[in-house]
Amino acid sequence: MANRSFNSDEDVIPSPTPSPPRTNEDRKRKTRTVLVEGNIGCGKTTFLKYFEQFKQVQVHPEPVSEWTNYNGFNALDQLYSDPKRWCFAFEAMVSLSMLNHHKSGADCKIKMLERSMYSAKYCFAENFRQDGMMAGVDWAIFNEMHSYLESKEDIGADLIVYLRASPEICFERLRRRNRSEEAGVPLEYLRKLHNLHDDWLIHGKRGKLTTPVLILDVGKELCEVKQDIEKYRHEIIGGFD
Ligand code: TTP
Ligand code: MG
Repeated sequence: MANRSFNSDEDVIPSPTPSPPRTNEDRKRKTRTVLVEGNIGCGKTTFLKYFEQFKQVQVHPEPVSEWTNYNGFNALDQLYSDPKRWCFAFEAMVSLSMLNHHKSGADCKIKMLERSMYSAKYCFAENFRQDGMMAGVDWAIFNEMHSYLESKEDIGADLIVYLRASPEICFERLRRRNRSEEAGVPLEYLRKLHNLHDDWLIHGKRGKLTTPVLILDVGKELCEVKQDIEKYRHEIIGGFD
């Protein structure tokens, strides 16, 4: 265990540990792994749906329904009702379900995951840390658990597709889709998450990125977004179409 001491919730560690560089496991991986990232409501699930038509591609949408019914417990609802109480448990649960995603589908040519362990850590948990919701020993345990899993498991990827839209547009889409648990999510929360995605995937603030990142502007009209997806399809699935 790391040799740190914690006196109070104010005693926070400044930033998440960056992920280790690409390993031999990354180089040996036979399945092309694509991570689809972007703010809440930007359109990740819709993007994945488009790729379902290709039989070489196995898509893994995020299991939000498990988070809203974790053995009968609506963890997402609890998180939004009382983030300080629930963010540690929620982010631990998300990270474990992401780990399952990373490990599944080894028998296919391409697998595409909605989100990853990385965004749980670099965007959501980091935001809770910055807001003082996950502090002291909670943050340290979360960070240490992540670092341990990252070092033991092959969670690397060949490409990250960053679906980027303004927080205002994501907010509008969130309102329209009307997930009951998200009814009180303020625009400010999406602004913070937007900046954290940018920090990680554009500004390299979470360590040097060793996975290529394709940034798609998904703030446009749907038909234009579809055209862009068609345009980059070959690059995204690595010529397996
Ligand atoms: P997203 O992971 O952004 O998924 P989405 O389906 O809302 O996105 P899209 O419309 O682009 O398909 O968020 C799902 C919900 O879970 C959302 O309310 C935010 C929450 N969440 C966390 O609180 N912490 C996390 O680590 C993750 C991954 C999600
Ligand atoms: Mg989704």
